[in-house]
Amino acid sequence: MKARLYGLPGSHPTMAVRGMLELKGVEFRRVDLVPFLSRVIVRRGMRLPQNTVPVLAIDGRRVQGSREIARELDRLRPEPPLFPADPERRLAVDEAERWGEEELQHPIRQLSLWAMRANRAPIHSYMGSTVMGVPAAIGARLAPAFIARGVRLNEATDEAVRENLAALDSALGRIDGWIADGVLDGEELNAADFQVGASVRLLLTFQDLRPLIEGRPACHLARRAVPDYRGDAPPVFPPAWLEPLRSAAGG
Ligand SMILES: N[C@@H](CCC(=O)N[C@@H](CS)C(=O)NCC(=O)O)C(=O)O
Repeated sequence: MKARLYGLPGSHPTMAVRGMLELKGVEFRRVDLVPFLSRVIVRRGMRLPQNTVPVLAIDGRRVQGSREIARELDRLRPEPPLFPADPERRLAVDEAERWGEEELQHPIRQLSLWAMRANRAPIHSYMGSTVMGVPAAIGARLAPAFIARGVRLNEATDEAVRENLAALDSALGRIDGWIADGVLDGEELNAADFQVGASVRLLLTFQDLRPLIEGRPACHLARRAVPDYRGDAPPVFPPAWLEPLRSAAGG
């Protein structure tokens, strides 16, 4: 079985799907689209209902959305499963996955878009060698215009980002709790591990967030679910915005 994974540079749900494909041992090729052009390609070119990635082309069809893809992968290749068979455990994994997609993913998207607009220097580190055939060096030069639009579309305002940073300790606490309860980071990785882990893994690419997350169970999960995540951003967030996370981390 061969697949093609359409994503965007730095996209955390794309990395979640990449982890699932690797777990399943499905051979795939990743294709990163150009931001915003991706909307037209996905919506008009591929005739999909949303304008977002990830999109997985597999078994003659295209599946859009990280949660839909997880279910389709389990259908096409049941072993190893991404969802537990036990109904109670399944409910818990479904809820952690839902929360990861609906509540965690977007604030982290806002943080990273805001950060890339504040300092464009690390943009190239989030890219592969090419983006839709365009060399990364050229892509990185064009990226700020796309990022500025992404900031607007995703409402990655100072206020939102400050609030997201203030809420981060509680979000990480929730993940740590699920890990303690055996819902996440168990013996076998599940769909929620990839969903949540990829978001935390993106946070770990930020030098000013990394030391405040390192050592937490959520950090262990992120590194396990997504061992390598392209990108490394120097400190960018105003220290006052990091204070809630810093004091929760005991520093
Ligand atoms: N929550 C959905 C959507 C993901 C999503 O919003 N993806 C972003 C990249 S991380 C995207 O495609 N953005 C393109 C755009 O808004 O133009 C999922 O998990 O599949």
